[in-house]
Amino acid sequence: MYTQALNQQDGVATQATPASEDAGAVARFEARVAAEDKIEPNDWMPAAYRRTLVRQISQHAHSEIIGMQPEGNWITRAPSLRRKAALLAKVQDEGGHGLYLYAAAETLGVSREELYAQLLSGKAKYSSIFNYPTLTWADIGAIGWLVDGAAIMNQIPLCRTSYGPYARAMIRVCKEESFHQRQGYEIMLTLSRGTAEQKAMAQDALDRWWWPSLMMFGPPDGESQHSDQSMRWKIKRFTNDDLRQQFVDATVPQGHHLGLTFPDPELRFDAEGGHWRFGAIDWAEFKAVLAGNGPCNRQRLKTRRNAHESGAWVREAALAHAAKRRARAAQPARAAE
Ligand code: FAQ
Repeated sequence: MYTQALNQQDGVATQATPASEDAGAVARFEARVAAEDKIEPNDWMPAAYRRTLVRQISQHAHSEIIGMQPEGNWITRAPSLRRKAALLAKVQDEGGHGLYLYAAAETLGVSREELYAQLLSGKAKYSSIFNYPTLTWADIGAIGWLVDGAAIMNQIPLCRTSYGPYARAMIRVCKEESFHQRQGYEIMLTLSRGTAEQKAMAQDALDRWWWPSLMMFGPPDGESQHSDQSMRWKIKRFTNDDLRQQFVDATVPQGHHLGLTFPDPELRFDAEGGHWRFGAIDWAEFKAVLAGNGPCNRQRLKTRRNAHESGAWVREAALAHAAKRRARAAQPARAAE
């Protein structure tokens, strides 16, 4: 039997004894993954598998939390009560997704405080897409349609990811993302069928969000550091480029139905291959955003830090309340002694 002892490395609990990585344990783990068994928190897993999951799940959680900002910015300016209620619910959902994901990451032996600290210090990544500004109401439509659309394309396969808690969290997340995508498309449809000015707003939003949405899927396969190993472990079920292509194939006809034009002169249907072929992505822009130099990186982190600081009293109150409840629950037992 392997030892359950954990040690702390970069804030991530890892199996401590070298013996735990013996060939037999690794082979048993790999056989379970190959057999589509779910790996559960108390199961033995290679330290690198655990680290990869903590990295991916926590970055995903951070993306959900930071992703509340561009849309939250429009709650007070939504054009009707119905739109406001839907947007409020959507932004709340994103917060909920963050919480499921932090909880899933915690099952791997890392604390939520550590993960927050990595986000707030700028050490941890979150999705590049949330470093772009929401300039008009049409951007809320474009985010729902394109950003949630891309998120679903990436996350449906994650419902079959090999780590049980992550896979289960994804099932509910995907159901909610599907509602988000539809509310975004409906905004785009309404604007596209509206006045010339409204249609121009929808077109402008598509022009600004199209390329960053394609970047959400990550670097091209040839440059993706983690894909090969993550595919072998069945953490990822498709490569970045495969998912990007699936997204383009699903989304281009939707854009045409809106009567909008994609900002890509090279976009064309390849009848033989059955795919929409698209032009070159500006990977220099992607790298600049990842390096902290996107249009809103600084603003997003500053807002998050302020929210964390001003929420300190809520965390303190919740802890005090929990301590009181624990003390109250312990009282009858003491009285009986
Ligand atoms: N942005 O080797 P790979 C949402 C990093 S949720 C920033 O290919 P991997 C919901 C990557 O981390 C959106 N960084 O990496 C919503 C790695 O850096 P590292 C988030 C990126 O992990 C909607 C390096 O580049 N979804 O939108 C990005 O195998 C509306 C090399 O890349 C998820 O997180 C990027 N776009 O594949 C919320 C899904 N792409 O860690 C509000 C789960 C890559 O070594 C409103 N995650 N990098 O320092 C995944 O599926 C994967 O992690 C990928 C990247 C596909 C994102």
